[in-house]
Amino acid sequence: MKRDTAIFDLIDQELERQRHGIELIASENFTSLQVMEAMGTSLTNKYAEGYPGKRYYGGCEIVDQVEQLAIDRIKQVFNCAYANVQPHSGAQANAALMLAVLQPGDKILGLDLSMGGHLTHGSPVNFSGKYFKPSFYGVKKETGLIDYEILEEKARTEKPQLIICGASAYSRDIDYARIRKVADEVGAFVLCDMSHPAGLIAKGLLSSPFEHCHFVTSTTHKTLRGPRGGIILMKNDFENPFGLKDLKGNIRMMSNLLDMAVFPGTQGGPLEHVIAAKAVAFGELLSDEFTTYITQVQKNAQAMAKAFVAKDYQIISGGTDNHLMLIDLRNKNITGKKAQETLDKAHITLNKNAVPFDDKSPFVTSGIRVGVPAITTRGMKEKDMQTVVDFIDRILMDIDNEATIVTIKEEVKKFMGQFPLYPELA
Ligand code: DSN
Repeated sequence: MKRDTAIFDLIDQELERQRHGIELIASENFTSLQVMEAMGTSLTNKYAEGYPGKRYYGGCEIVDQVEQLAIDRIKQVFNCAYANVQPHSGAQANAALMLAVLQPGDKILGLDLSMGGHLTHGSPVNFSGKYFKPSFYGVKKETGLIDYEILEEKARTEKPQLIICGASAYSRDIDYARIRKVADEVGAFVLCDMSHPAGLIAKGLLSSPFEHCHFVTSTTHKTLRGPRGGIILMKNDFENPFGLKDLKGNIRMMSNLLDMAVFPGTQGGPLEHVIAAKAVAFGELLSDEFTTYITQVQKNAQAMAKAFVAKDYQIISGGTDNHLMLIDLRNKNITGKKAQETLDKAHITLNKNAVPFDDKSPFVTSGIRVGVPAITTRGMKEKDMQTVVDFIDRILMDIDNEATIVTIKEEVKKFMGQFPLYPELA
């Protein structure tokens, strides 16, 4: 068959785009070459509905070992008893979790999307807000920190079946013990969606949700630096409280309900080529090299926040504990949309983001979210954060000057030449 040059030319162009740009999207990263290699393999050809040792198809003896390795490695990373590595994404992981523990119409309590939460934590445009009754907590206006008093008040008045913590635009650690306390009081389960800070949690740089949350979900492609995908984890398995029994009349364990909620509940055949790449990434997570990397992520984020503050940028909560920061641009008279679009022209990529109590629409926003996992993978250190902030500030302070943008675009390209990406690829 003729090589599909249309597609492969575009793939080459995307690699060049990634090489030249400063990638500040907080949810993106660059996998190792072997993680990418594992994805482009014959494993994509295999159907394997079911789980290792219990499949609906023949010929699964190899993929069984692949999937079991992924399970064993991620259990070791987080020292937990249960892992399901089949969710195709973080959204799929959350959908399966909710299918396992909720009935349609049950109540959930999550962090408001406009305050840093996530679509799958109860947004009305998402399944989580359509099939369940959501209520929300937020952050305090004065501090930008989670308003635990409101969370407790909502938990007591709404009596949700599930309280969700975790965020996509929140730069501080989370008090899981406090959330679990009120959950126990009202009889709710607690889910932590640790998709964003998972890599920092893996190495003990942030509080662990595992001691306090019944369930933990994550994507695998953000700070965990694996392929696109999701996982569901539990520190300890336990008997399901709904009285559901297996064919022999034994009470089913929660792990069993979660497995059934992934397949056949919400997904069909697992993506074994992606699960192989997850296994490779989980192996990397266990290495000292990853510890060095993720420690540098936290140092870089703090150095970057300091550099922004020195130039009078307003960081929500005043700084960061993790890999990202949320910047309110209202004192600079710039919208998030304009900032994103202008920086993009100079190959500096980030996303516009609503800030707490934003007066602008989600399509415009007053802020930007900035993350350092990808540039840290490129090899940047604290001193480079100042350079990146200088580029951003020069553009934003002269936002309608096309000549400045063209000059900085060239400077960015030259700067990124110091941080090679996939040099093994032509
Ligand atoms: N899209 C992800 C992020 O950017 O945080 C969340 O799903």
